[in-house]
Amino acid sequence: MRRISLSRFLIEEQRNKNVISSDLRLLIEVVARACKAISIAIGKGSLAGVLGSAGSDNVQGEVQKKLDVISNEILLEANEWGGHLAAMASEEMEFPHAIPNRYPKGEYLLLFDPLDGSSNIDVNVSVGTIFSVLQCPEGMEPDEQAFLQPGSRQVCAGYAVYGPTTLLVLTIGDGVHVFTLDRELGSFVLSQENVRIPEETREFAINASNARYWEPPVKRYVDELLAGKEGPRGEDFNMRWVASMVADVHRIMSRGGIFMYPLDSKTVKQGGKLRLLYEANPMAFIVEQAGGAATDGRRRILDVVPERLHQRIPVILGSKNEVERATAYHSD
Ligand code: AHM
Ligand code: MG
Repeated sequence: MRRISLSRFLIEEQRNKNVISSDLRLLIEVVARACKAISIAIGKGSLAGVLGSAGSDNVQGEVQKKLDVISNEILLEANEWGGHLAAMASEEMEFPHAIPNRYPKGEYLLLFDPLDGSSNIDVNVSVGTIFSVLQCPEGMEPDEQAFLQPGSRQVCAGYAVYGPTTLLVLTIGDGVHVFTLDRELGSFVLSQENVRIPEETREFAINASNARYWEPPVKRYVDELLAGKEGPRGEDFNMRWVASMVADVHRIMSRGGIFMYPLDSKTVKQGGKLRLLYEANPMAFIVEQAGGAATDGRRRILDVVPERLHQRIPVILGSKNEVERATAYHSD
């Protein structure tokens, strides 16, 4: 079998299609290396004393796990010195992280959720890393303002899933490609090119314990799914909820489905649960590149102009027909 490493894939994308710059190629390779390091730390678990709480809260007021902090550090350190970045922003840090003066600076902005689904770490369920890349607008300081660009301007997005295997799923605006970590060689190998999400699905993902807080359109949509064969949809639907967005989205990339973390009366004040810049935008970019759709119930996620770095947003994404139906119910 012909094995194509991530490095080779990126070099060929650069050479044949001219869709990435050398700096973007370096950036992706460095992020991939950081994901390998995170995967190793997670894999050691209690043997390395990395499980449990870090004893601190992040800017969102959430308790940080030790691995949240470790993963954030790994990504920061890996990306500081290469000269490809203007700045970084993370779900775990209040303000953007400037590149220290001792290093050269580049044109890209890197944003990440270093460890998504971290409530699952201590129970040994899949977690992941989500990242997004923007260009720093010309002549602009790489401060908070520079990051407030709609998701449609992303030049690259990806996620790693630390599950039974470690996967890296990537888009540079030219389809979505999956790489599997070969643990012996320590290299990511192309395992699926041009992933397509089936347009139709009979599987949905939502935290149903929030049902009593949902808005009427979401209640209607889910009630119809739950009614199954006897209901208006005339079909039975299956439900899954891992509570790690990376794992739920990856299932949808693999066999279709719809993922919803909608607006509800519990999170309405903060605008939703998931973060626009670190979670919704990169996932929306990936899902659209795979032929799916992503909205906040009212608008296409990638069109939303962010107002704040840590802004939250409702998320409905996955198989196109279902996302369109759930979104249409919001405007009825
Ligand atoms: P995190 O980035 O702090 O881990 O939070 C985001 C996670 C998502 O991965 C997941 O979809 C959601 O929170 C689960 O929320 P809930 O526990 O309310 O079901
Ligand atoms: Mg997250």
